[in-house]
Amino acid sequence: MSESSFWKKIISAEEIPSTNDECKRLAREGADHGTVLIARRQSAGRGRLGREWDSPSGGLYLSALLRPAGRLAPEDLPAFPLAVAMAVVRACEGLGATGVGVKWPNDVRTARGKLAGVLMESSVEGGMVAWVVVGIGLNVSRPACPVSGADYLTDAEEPAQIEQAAFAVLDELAAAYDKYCVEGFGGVRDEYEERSVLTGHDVTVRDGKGVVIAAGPARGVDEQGRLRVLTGAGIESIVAGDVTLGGS
Ligand code: BT5
Repeated sequence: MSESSFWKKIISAEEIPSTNDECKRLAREGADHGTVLIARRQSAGRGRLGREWDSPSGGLYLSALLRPAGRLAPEDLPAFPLAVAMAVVRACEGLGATGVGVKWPNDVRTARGKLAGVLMESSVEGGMVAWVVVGIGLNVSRPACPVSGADYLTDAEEPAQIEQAAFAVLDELAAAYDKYCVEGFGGVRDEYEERSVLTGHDVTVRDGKGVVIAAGPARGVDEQGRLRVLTGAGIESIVAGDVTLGGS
């Protein structure tokens, strides 16, 4: 598959505050399915739960607009970012990276640190998914001042690498979306489990305020993409939270 058969319009800019915010604005104005925004830098890049995404030049900051038009129901949305994270893992491998895994829900990591993150935002109107904005931040070349806890695809700085990374990510994202629309999370679950850095480890899960909501051995993810943790009260299925390795 080529990204050009799926992605209808790719808009590139030097700097955008947040490609997700801009893509959501375009979505509300009626932009087409398959519209993509790419910035060389972001001045207000966002992570989940109001966190920041450091976005110096040398990284890929991309948001893609999808209009599922009945192919995805609202209940299909929570696990979709996990499938997107797997698509980013595959893209990184296609670019030569090794030892790339996923940390629930949607971090892409190596043993050295976090390579990429996914921020999905959506709008449900009249019980239907009107649009989905998939935001991906991928650390491509190591900047002079690396982000704490981050890893990078390469130490050398070559502008062509960002373009290659963008095409690799868009190809994998298009394939992952088409597959997800047909097979749901079940189609990617085994692969996700194989790549999960949590498998076989004790984990602590906290909510957005830092309160521990579950602790114990990770027991994989279920069909809805929820993290299963074996606690004293039995298996807890976690919908959202931040996970650290080790006990609380
Ligand atoms: C994410 O959030 O990992 C989702 C990041 C999505 C960023 C993309 S860039 C294009 C699009 N436009 C946007 O405005 N956003 C999306 P979360 O799981 O909440 O992780 C955020 C945490 O990752 C921060 O609190 C930092 O600890 C860490 N972090 C921030 N910048 C980083 C970077 N460049 N590399 C690695 N880790 C980073």
